[in-house]
Amino acid sequence: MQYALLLLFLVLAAVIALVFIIVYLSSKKSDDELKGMANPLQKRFWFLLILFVCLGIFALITIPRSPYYLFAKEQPAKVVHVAAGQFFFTMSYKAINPDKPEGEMTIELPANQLVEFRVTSLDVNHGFAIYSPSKQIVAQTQAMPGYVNLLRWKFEEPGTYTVHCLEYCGMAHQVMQTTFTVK
Ligand SMILES: [Cu+2]
Repeated sequence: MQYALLLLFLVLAAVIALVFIIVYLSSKKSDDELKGMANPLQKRFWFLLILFVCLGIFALITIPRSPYYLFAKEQPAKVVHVAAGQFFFTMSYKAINPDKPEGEMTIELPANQLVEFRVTSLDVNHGFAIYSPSKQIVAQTQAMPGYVNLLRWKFEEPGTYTVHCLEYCGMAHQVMQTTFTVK
């Protein structure tokens, strides 16, 4: 499905590019008017053509590798529900009741196995960014009210991971954090 959408997008993009090229070519002035100007216009045409071809190749290579396709066909070993709010993260192995958000005191996840986070927000937009024990960001998604965003990841490094909010959400945004352990 995602590949079909990607293909559709690329075909539409190619059609639009083709229309632009046809309009550009058909709007060229006659040779008489172009005396002395032919060279710069031709240069511009080739510049744009090469630019579009390069951008097309770049999109073809990078879009299928975007993280949205990561582990799409695998079954997660562990599912963690996340409810973000001003200014806290609640994490649980079970579904979280939005009226009474209660989570686990500690979350432990297996290393090198697929983990799925189901992330939502109870009030405004938040970020859900996971930092490794060496303080490097490893994965992130948005926590949005009314939506559940799936984030799948395999943690290789054991240790304590920290979650920070990456979306400015109010006065105490910077203190919004939680942790979990990977063993
Ligand atoms: Cu925030």
